[in-house]
Amino acid sequence: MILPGKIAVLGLGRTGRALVEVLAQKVGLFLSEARSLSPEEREFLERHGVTFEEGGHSPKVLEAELIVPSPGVPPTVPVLREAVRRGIPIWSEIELAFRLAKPSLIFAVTGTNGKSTTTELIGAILRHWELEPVVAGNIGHPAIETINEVEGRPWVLEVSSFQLLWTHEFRPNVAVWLNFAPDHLDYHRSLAEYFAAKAKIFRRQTDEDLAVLGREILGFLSPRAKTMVIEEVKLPAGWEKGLPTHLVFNLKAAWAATATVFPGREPPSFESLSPILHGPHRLEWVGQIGGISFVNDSKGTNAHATCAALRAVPGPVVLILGGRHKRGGYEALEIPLREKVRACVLIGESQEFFSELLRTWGIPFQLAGDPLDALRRAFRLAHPGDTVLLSPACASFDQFRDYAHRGEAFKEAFRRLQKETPAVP
Ligand code: UMA
Repeated sequence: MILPGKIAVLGLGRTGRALVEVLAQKVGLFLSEARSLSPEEREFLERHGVTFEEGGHSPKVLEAELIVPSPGVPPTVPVLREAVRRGIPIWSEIELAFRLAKPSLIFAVTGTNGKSTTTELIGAILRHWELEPVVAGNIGHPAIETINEVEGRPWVLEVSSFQLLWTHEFRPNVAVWLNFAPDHLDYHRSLAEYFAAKAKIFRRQTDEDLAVLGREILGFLSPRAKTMVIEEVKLPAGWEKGLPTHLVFNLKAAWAATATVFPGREPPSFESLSPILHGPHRLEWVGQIGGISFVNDSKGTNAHATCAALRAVPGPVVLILGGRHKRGGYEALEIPLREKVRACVLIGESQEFFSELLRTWGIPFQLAGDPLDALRRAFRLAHPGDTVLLSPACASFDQFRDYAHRGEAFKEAFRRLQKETPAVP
């Protein structure tokens, strides 16, 4: 593929940095960042010969022949609206990576919840078959970083709605869409826009490809590709092992995606997949103090995920909730909260938002500052036998770098709480 001579990249996070590394030698690159840059970031850009601006996206961006926004840049920023109006092409980093790479096969996984687990499972199954997959994407490893190493190998990509929104030709051989629930309404202008962005995962597929989807998605669209409904998949013997339903669902999706393309192969043992199902920050058991269990579900960044976490842990629960909220979908929490939650501890910038909701629903709550303060309050509110659950139903970016940073901060606070709490004889 011949790259345009002038490309503008918006945002210098993980995606922006990876784009600079790949593109700087090949094209005239302009980087535009909304915040101020650190001395290290300026030095990085200068070293790569990239011209840049900071503190906002100016019309200079519109001088490019192609704009590549980082996933976190919403489509509503004025410079992107103007680019659309002028017909300047806008591609996500996934679209660009797709056009540059030559993998043997592409697996793409999207959904509101369970994307990372399913992506990892697909990777693990293909690895077991010695197919040497490369796993990348929203999982934390930009796809563009892997375009060289993936040549001739299967590419397993976790793709978010932010990344799918600006795709055009992107065509995975196997597309998995797990589930759909309101999320990211702070970014997408409506639920319909969020749905339409995700639906792009199937748009370029033909009847030579495979679409694996949850039954609820099938109610809304019918892909051109061969279709498999996740709920109908039969798992290899020994794989269910009393797992909660959402993990069985992820296993089914991963098995459908892989075993259909490579039929007749021996499945890996359940034990070899189990560490993925019990990975950090997703219903991770942290420990016990005074008969109270502490569970870290920092990966629960929307109401749907928090509902699943509440179903999975034993009650009563003291729930640590809040962060940067998504403006929608929270009505789904009302019944699980009323049924299982003794009290909530509210963290982050959404305290006022959740205070109002919880008052309406009659659920007691307290406001907390840092993670240790939140855990101390939760501990005092809980009774022996209860579970203190961090499943915030919100993004972490108001207080933390990402959900993993939030989860680690809470685990560190747990260790401090453990030290300061006298052992019960
Ligand atoms: N920025 C701008 N202008 C804006 C908004 C942001 O310049 O209008 C700048 C920020 O100041 C920052 C940079 O853009 O410097 C951040 O870009 P980004 O938010 O796209 O973050 P990256 O570090 O590039 O990480 C992104 C994904 N982030 C988001 O989608 C918000 C990561 O997913 C992904 O792992 C990574 O690319 C590699 O593909 C994270 C995520 O939370 C884990 N994803 C959401 C989710 O899973 O629910 C979708």
